Amino acid sequence: MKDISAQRPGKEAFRADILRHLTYTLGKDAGHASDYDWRMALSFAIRDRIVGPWFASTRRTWAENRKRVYYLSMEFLIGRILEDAAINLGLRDLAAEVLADLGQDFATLAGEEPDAALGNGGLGRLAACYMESMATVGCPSYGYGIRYEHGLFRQRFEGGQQVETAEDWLKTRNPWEFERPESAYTIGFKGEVAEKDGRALWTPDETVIASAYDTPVVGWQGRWANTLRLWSAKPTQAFDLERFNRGDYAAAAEPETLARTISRVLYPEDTTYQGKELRLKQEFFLTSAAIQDILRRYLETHTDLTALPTHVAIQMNDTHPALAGPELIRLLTDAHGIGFEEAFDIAQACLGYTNHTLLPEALERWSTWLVGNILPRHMQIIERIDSLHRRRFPNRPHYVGIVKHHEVRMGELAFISAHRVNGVSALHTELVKERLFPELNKLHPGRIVNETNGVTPRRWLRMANPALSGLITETIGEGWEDHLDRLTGLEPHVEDKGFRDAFAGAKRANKVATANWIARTTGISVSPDALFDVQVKRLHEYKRQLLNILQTVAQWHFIRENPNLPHVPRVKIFGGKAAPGYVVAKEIIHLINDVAAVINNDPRTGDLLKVVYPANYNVSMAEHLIPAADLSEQISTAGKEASGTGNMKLSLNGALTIGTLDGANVEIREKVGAENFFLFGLTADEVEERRKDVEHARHAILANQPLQDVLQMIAEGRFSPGQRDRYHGIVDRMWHHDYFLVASDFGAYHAEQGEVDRSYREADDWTRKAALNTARMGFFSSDRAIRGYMEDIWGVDSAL
Ligand code: OX2
Repeated sequence: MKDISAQRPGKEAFRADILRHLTYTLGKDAGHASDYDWRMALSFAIRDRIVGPWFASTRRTWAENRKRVYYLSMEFLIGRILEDAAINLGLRDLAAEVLADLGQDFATLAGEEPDAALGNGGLGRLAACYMESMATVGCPSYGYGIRYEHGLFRQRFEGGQQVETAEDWLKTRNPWEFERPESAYTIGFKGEVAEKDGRALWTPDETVIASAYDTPVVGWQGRWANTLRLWSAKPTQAFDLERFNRGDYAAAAEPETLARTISRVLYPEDTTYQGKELRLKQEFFLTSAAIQDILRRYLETHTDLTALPTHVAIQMNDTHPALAGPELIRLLTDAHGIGFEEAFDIAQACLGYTNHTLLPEALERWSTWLVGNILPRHMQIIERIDSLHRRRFPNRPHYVGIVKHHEVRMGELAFISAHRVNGVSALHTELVKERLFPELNKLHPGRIVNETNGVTPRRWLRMANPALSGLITETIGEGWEDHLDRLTGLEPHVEDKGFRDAFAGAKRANKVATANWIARTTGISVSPDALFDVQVKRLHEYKRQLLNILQTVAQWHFIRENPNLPHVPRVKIFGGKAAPGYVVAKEIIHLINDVAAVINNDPRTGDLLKVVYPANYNVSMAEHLIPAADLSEQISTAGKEASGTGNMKLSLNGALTIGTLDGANVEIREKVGAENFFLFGLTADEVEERRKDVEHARHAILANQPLQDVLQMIAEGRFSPGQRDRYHGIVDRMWHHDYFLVASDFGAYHAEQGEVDRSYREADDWTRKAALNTARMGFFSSDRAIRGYMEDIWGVDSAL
């Protein structure tokens, strides 16, 4: 391991770098430079320092003929880059010092960087954590994605309702990317398939160019750097000057507009499948560009395509890039003359598939008509894969193929095309075997493996929580950032009152900062002495923000009815966006905001209960809120949340979890200890059982008076005085449908929240539990997860 302090620039050199960029890259005189100019100059000065490790890593990979990992994902939810890169390079403090001398403030400049929001939620953020970890552990790799012009929409609240506006992160210059006009591929759609010399010949009707933009991703201490290659769509046809000269400006620009559409917007759906033609085109656009690029790179130094799996591992992040199999087979057969079965075996040996959800509405299925129309050659290949697989496994009465009822099932396609399929938590992986792919699992025992998710400790602890990070380093020394298991070294100190006080002090400082931030952004004043109770994630019925807000109302009612009891003050913090077309989720947002308006203005409850919902939750907001949380809400209906990763970030930062036995909660509870976790609710098996009672909701409501009272208040319009029937839909669904078993879990949840209050009163003991959470979360580093993928799926060694 090289010591990076040796490569770190001196103060003078770094200052000169910044000023040089200000002058020559930005063309600005220091006296007239804006914050924007300074941020750019700083970003370029930092980027310069990434280039060295980046070149060195790339050269080594070529020289040593190393196997590379290709991570294909429709989403990379990166967030801001500046501070993260500065920290990984060990330049954060130096940069702050140099800027201060120049009259600038590092935090202010870093805070102005727009979030790269090229993802919706957990799936996209996981891809970003994995990119950073692959660089940290020295796994030679490329991320492949789409350079969306508009990332995830911005959220505003109007009268408590979500309003979406377009996000435009590329409005100002993106200093982190390098345009690669020479790396461009033609992507075809539609057209005809003919036969020529015994090979299929596909002549597409429509074509666009996929053009590459590279962003280097540097790992901890700059020991290794990889590339995130994002594709932008450009027109193949040249600009139509003749039409333009005739005055037909719109028509002249048409090809350009059409092509650009493909990389224009990120689909704002999280765990919901969007059956739109454009979405299928986007998926193929990413996949085809990636596969063409992979083969081009391989053939620069190899000739034998049958050895591809020795040098190439391709990971499909969910089914979105599942056309990777058919596309690779197409190129191997139609362009390189390899036989179909051999091509299939090569592709399969390269490919891995990560499943992120069991929700039926999220499992992609495309009509065979649509696939046949947009990708006629791929449709043929998919059918051949299906019949080859069927032939290899004859006499299966329950055989589930890829093509069924005139639909292409992308889950089955990905499963059959891959040599490994993985779930993202221990429980989820078992459910993938038993519930999602039982038949395929029998045919391919051992193909399904588990890789429990992880999060990068550099961003989610070191950068987001300097107060706690400082205490950790003071207590156990340096080096925990890339050896997160070392956090167990904190355990003996947890028994030391001085350490606990320091731990509580760090949390308190974070809460004070967050209270100020809340006051600035929402106008609501909250006390840092209150318990900060945080639920931040996408809005989805299965995640049960509804359960949380109903219980909040119950607690409010209880305080009003019992004003003389000693209540524990709480701040309920919500954050998250609903997919624009998800009507029920938007109703829940409206309800949370309506409830907040009433509670926050109730003098009878005052500081004892506040509800805050800052708009536009994103990676940067998560970095604010997570270090300040006391309680982490992980309350999904058991069996529905594949893993969760916010649960990991919160517990790592010393929040206690209130949660169900779902996703990675199960493993978190095992690691941190049952006594340091607030468990409630039905298990995945009990959920299935409970649903057999068709009247489960009514029975559960009738058995719980507080819940009845809450539903009554909402139905009467207590929180929507201007429109008393506003929430009749929600109340009605609670009584008669309640698919996600909010009513059945309400009693246990309400009771467990009482336990939370009792524990929080024992302040010192609470701190002990919080510190034990931090100390025992080392397993959930994304470095551990990536090492698991390298060993179990990719067969790649670390280059470090
Ligand atoms: C999410 C899952 O919902 C979440 O449980 C998981 O932690 C995350 O992926 C990363 O594995 N879209 N988003 C997800 O799944 C899908 C599909």
